[in-house]
Amino acid sequence: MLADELRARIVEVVSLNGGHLASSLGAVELIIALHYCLDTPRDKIVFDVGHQSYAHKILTERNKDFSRLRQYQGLSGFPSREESDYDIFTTGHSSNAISLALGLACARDMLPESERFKIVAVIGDGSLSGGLCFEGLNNAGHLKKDIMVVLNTNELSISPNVGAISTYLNKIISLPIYNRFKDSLETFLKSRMPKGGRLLRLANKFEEGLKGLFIPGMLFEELGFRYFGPFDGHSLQQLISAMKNIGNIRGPRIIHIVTRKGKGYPPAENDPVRFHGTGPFDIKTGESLSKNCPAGEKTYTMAFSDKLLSLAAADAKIVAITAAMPEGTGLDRFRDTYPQRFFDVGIAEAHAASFSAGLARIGLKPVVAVYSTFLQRAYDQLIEDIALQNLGVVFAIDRAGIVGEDGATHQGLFDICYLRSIPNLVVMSPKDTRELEEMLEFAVNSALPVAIRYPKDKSQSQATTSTQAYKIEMGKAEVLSKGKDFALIALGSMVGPAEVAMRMLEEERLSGTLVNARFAKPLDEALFKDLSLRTKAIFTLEEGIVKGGFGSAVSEFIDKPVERIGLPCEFIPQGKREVLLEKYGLTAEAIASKIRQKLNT
Ligand SMILES: Cc1ncc(C[n+]2csc(CCOP(=O)(O)OP(=O)(O)O)c2C)c(N)n1
Repeated sequence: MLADELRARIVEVVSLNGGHLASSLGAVELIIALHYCLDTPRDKIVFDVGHQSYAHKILTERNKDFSRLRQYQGLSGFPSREESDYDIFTTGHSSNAISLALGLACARDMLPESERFKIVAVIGDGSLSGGLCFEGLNNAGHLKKDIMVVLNTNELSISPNVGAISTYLNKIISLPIYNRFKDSLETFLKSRMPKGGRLLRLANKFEEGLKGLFIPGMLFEELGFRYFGPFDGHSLQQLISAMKNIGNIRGPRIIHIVTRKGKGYPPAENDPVRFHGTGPFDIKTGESLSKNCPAGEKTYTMAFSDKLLSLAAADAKIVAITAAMPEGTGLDRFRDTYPQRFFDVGIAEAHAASFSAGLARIGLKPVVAVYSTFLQRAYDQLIEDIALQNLGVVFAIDRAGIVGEDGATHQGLFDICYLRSIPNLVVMSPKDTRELEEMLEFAVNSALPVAIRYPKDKSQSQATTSTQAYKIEMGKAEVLSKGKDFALIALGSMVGPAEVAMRMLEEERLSGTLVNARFAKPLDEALFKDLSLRTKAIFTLEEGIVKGGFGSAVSEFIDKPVERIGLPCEFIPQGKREVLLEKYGLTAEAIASKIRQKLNT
């Protein structure tokens, strides 16, 4: 009954607010069993990613607020320390739960016996494709600390899980015959064989041989974990008895459970990929209620997806790489059209970068499509394996800027700062979808490491740039209008609001030059220097953290003070993109008002 109630509540709220439905429905019994067997918040549950934790939220004093899930100032869609003592960490990026849990365990074991607690890490089979998991497993198996890892397998990451580990887990699940065979062999050996006999020794050897081949979880056993499972993750009885029994054993343990994504809500069971992360939908039919792009308009993701396909049709060297996000990045169509030239590497951004370096080194043109927030995982590989070797890998950085309801863990606000200091790397940002297409073409043909950042949005710019003017030249900005009082240099997504702000100011007889920067690196230094000599004030505008960002780059070579407009160096909370842009002063009105104020002082 409780599971049914939880599911109904989750479906009701997610149908209105959107959210991670399929994963959360799949984890309902698991979460009930965990709370039944543990004494939280004294005992700790570390959810990997945390997108599956809705039932945990409802059961831990947050049912009342659950209707404000993912809304501005409402409950987070992920575990959040600010929100509750039951959430030991704020999470959102995958594959770190075992490391976090092991750190907790080492610290706990330094406490007096009476203060010690249990620690459970909950991780999905998708997240297990991330290398960080194996760093955690490696260290945990060595330290032999008391932690329990619940491995929740459902054969899906966001889309079908890929990779050798995934195949291995599927093999475990699909081997009931071998499991039964092994069990009967054991019973037979124990009951029938005379103790100490030659035959028994032989039979034991035979079983050892069998183990290497068939015993489920051998990989984990060899890494120093005790492995238990697979269990039916929707049977409370199985889960509770397993957790109780295994909970009393010491050392690192893995409980392997099998669940169904979307369990209990047929539309999500039937289409778990769409319901992994969904917008609002009609509960009865499951049909999406999100407004699609108006006819004739495209999101940046759609424009990227289309253009890459057309470039790939003409150039067989173009290959595409995703770290488990084919749908989100728009690479799903490339996957379906060119399966041999498409690589889903699992939730493994660091590997995706190094892997692409290998592809580029032998002359291919890899395009890595990745969300800004997840590219953070690949920073070292981007520097060492790509930029240092000056290899032609293109990073199509989607969700750059404010992403909205996923909140602080997912905002794409740091990429300008962390990319602009990397030698050899070119960093661009288009003012509209057409410009994204031009930039992508420029990038794949440049043989240089290039990053192109674009937002979760459709084009806002209305500038009527001629076909000729769309032509991208290395390090060259585009002047959109000319005036004498001030210059506003806007990057990418901010060109649209900048245009509107300029029109407002023009009506007040403040005339300025508007520049579409196009490049955050290299900058159009000659143009910007000239503007600084010819105008009274220079403003920069970017959808990113202003400290160390695009405006900072401009200010580094201009003698005048540069008024930098962008986001403060804070973790930006969840909320609709429009709401947050307004809150942080990145609307046309707010931009105009900042410029007006400055010019009037
Ligand atoms: C570093 C990182 N890359 C990508 C993502 C996006 N992401 C969120 S959940 C998810 C799939 C997780 O699959 P799994 O762990 O199997 O959980 P399930 O949803 O299947 O229960 C992905 C790729 C992320 N959260 N973190």
